[in-house]
Amino acid sequence: MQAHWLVAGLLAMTACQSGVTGHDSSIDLNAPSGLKDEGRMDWWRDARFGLFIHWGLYSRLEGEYGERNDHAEWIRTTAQIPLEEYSQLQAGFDPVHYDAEEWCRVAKEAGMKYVVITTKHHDGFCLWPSAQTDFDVEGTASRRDLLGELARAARKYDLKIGWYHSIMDWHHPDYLPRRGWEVNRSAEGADFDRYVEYLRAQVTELLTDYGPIDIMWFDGEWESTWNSEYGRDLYRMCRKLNPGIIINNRVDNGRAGMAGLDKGPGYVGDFGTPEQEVPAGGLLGVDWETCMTMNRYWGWNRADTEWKSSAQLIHTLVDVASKGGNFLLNVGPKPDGDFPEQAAERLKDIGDWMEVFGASIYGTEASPFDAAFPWGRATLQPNAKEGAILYLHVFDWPRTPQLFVPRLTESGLVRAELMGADSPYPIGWQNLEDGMQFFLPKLKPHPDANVIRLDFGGAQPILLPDPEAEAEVDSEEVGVD
Ligand code: FHN
Repeated sequence: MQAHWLVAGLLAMTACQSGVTGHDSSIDLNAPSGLKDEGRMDWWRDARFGLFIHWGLYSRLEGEYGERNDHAEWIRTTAQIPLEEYSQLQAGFDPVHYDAEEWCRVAKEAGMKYVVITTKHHDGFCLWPSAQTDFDVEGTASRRDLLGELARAARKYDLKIGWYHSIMDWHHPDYLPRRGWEVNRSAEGADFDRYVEYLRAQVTELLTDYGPIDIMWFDGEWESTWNSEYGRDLYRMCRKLNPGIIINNRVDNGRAGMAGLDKGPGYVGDFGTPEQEVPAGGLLGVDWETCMTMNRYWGWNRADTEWKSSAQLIHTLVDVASKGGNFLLNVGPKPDGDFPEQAAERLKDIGDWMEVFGASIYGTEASPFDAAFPWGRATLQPNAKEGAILYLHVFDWPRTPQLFVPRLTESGLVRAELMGADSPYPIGWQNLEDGMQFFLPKLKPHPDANVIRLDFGGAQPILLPDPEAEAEVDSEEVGVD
């Protein structure tokens, strides 16, 4: 347990030095406003929960090509579709059901505070009218500025707006490397620096033409042609264009794989990006966001039946918040612009839960306990107007009416209540030698996850020493002799 926190502490130190929180003093931002980070990340840290959207030409193929139906947003590569053939998808892209306000209403009612959409995925197709290329919405049946509609709708629903943008580009002639199977697509004359100028010109459009953008979510930074110098320059450019913007760590190439945090100091980016996974424990002083699909794929695949349950998604949201992170939950819309029914159902379920229990997620910090409980998690609101509030999230309702919380003491505790749709339900407690016991009703208010709200008045919760940590220290001391 202690070792786990030690690692987390080292990681956190690295991450802070590395600029994962964007504080790297070696970066001369010379942003016009001279804006430092104080306050820039506050809304994002409070938000905790956002919507990820993966949508583009690939959605038209619905995951199918030839005999296989296990493709998605990578289909141009996983099915080895020649560029000329893939580009034929552009003209027929006509999302007749696309309603950005409906998307934002659904996200808002799910309890989400921001939305991040793929402006350009690896296939290179642009969901906005770009002056830099013809491989954009201008060449589609509807010619709609899909991003412009979403930006307006997001602001109407008081959602922050983020642009996902892929550095890797399988369409642009100057992007290198080519895909290994593209043996007939010569790289002759390709100039990666010229591609970087194209990339910067498009990011400039995205940060200039749609009002203040809140997040840049870069991706596809892992190939050998992208380097930290490009990354730093791109970070600076985004901050100059939009001083308050928050930029993920995939702008640089410091990310340590799907674990998502920086592999060492000296990389830029304001938050780490674990993907399809949640860090083992809280990461002190590090801003991070787990991005995750509801099913198997990011982009729409009509054969994909591997949907996580609403309960699983609620538990993941709580787990992420209990470790001080944000949760970016993905929807892969259909080619006509409809959300998959299964996704809409889950967002509704999560929203119903957040309507009652959202205070235990928004604006909270990581659990003060070193690890998860067998029955659930905890989050802490240290600065509630009435003092510190500790939230206990109970996934597994106890068969007996007692719930044991190790190491917690009743010091400062003024009220304990079960959150619920009706008025809060006061509950009793007993202080024990090694923790506290709370007395719960037999019936649980919510089928998937319930929350005990502990009000510590003006105080912070006091925990007993961690016996496992003490045992480890003792054993190390014994080992020293
Ligand atoms: O290759 C992409 C993938 O298609 C998807 O966009 C995810 C979401 O973060 N990012 C990359 C894989 O790490």
